[in-house]
Amino acid sequence: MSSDTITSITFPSAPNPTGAGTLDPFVAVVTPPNAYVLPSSETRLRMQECTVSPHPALPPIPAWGYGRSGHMVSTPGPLLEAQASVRSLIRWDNALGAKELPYDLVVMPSDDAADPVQNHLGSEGVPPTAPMHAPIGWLSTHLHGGHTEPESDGWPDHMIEPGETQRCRYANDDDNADLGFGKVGAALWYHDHAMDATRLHVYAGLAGAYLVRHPGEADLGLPTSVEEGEAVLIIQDRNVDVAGDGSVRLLHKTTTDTSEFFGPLTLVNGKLWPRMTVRGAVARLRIYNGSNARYYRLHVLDDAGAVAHARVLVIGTDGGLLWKARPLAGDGSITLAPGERIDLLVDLRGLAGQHLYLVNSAQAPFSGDPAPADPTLPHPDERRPYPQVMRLDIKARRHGGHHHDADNAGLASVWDVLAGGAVMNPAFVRIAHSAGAPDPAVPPRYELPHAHGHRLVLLSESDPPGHLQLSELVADPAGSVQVQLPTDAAPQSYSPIDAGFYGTVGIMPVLKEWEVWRFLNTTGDTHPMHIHQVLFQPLGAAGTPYLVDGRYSQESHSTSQPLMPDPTATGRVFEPHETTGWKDTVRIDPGQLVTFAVRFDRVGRYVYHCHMIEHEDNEMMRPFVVTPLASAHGISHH
Ligand SMILES: [Cu+2]
Repeated sequence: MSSDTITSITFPSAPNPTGAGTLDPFVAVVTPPNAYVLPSSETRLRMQECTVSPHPALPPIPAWGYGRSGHMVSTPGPLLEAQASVRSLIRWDNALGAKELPYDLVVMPSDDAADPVQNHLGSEGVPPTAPMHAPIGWLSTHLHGGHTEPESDGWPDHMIEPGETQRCRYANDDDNADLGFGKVGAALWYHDHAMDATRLHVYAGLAGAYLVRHPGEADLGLPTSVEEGEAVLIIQDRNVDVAGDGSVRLLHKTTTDTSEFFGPLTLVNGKLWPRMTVRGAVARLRIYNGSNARYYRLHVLDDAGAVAHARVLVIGTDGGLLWKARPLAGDGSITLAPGERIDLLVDLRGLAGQHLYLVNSAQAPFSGDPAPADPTLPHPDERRPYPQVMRLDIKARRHGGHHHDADNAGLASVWDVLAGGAVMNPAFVRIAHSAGAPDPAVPPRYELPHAHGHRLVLLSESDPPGHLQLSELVADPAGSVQVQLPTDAAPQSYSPIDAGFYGTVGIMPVLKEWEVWRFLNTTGDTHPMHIHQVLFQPLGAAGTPYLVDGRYSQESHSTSQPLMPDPTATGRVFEPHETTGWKDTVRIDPGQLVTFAVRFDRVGRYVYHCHMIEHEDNEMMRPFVVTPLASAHGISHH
């Protein structure tokens, strides 16, 4: 019935490493995972060896995944659905057969700026490297974005080996509910968080989506099931290697000067550059960046190659629905750092027989540079040899349709209602230093109480680059680090706390007291900072640009000149979903100071870290301890 239209947009194929033809885009078919609604009784999930089949032209590839009792093990794991404020109990069984990765690692000795070796499939004859200091097969599962008690949060050191079990209770409730901060339909995900091995275990496949369902979603008329047109899509980049017998394995390929993994192949729910059939009036795309280190700056294009953003509404992010839907107007693409989630509503009306394409224009490594003029062109120099992510095949409504095909003509009005400015999360408040005058164009503001603690954390890199660090700074007149905060008239002196994951605990927030955390990035890359336990917001409209180049030495923990605001540069303006929604991961661009308002309402030991997982495994992770009373060992409040 639906003959494909002639398309003027084309995307490159990859060579098939098995030698049999090419890996063509939009051949593999992706289906969104069907939900498993968590019961009140304990759910048992085993973590085990499995295979993934990214493309019909490739044999099955060994991986690690999750399986419920009596069900297949898959990667990504099953979509778990919890009801808002109903506790769920999960028993994570480490059922691995061996403490052995299902793939090899290679560290390539050289690179080429025009076509970096990470663009190429395979190990290119370089022998594998043993993973250093990584407890392979020792697992600790974390529910990312969860308002979780500390004993269930997946502390990196609390690892279990094959045959052992980690029992977790997940509250599925709202953090800071005593202040009335409600969330509607949070998009969480579960993944391994083992100390020093997270990058390797997540890369093996240990990740899956977890939605907290709130009745407010269905009340708005939003799709809340596969049948209604909701699709959970986890984007991950991968490389593969082929053995002499034709078998194909994943490959974690880095270089001596780029420790982050950037793979040339983009998988969505384990399928390479897939296509997905959508029907009806709208599609709800709940997109996860599940990659180790790659950012995605997503554009939606039509068959003519033109941006189709007038058809896209941004409706949610990490912590669920935004205050109101926002258009993805003009060339306004949307950027997802590793760990971040976005919820898009796409208007499909009148598109039967046509396609929409998701395309990635983000440079790797990412440092906040703008999109290229044509996002469909490959950019090998930016480690983006294949810009395509996936294709939506829009089909006419079909009566008595297959259960995988959404048929939601009954939801035809939801896009118009939300585009018209309906409030999606009436409990949303914008945290601000001052309440300001009421303004119907912006969410109600919550005035940050005057008494709040301050933290200042430097993101730094050694010279030559390689060792990354979070350095918590404390005011010290004799300190070696000079920083002028935007609110200060002159530079102040600070000393860094004994850093590293096992150094002195430097951040001890008091239960239910507000804190302002400032992250100052002295490195050349963007880092997505993730804080466990609660959701938060960046303060203000933008980051503050700083003079940092050559001024800070990680080796001597000192500044040669003060780190101070740069009056000639501009700060990264936060995207609407970052200021009208709840976040658990926010990216800090190079040379930017970004301020978060956070308030912890559970006592105990947690972590905060960069969510580029190679960085998290390389000291960009620190503990913090929430205490019932101000501790004598903590850093003083001021
Ligand atoms: Cu980082």
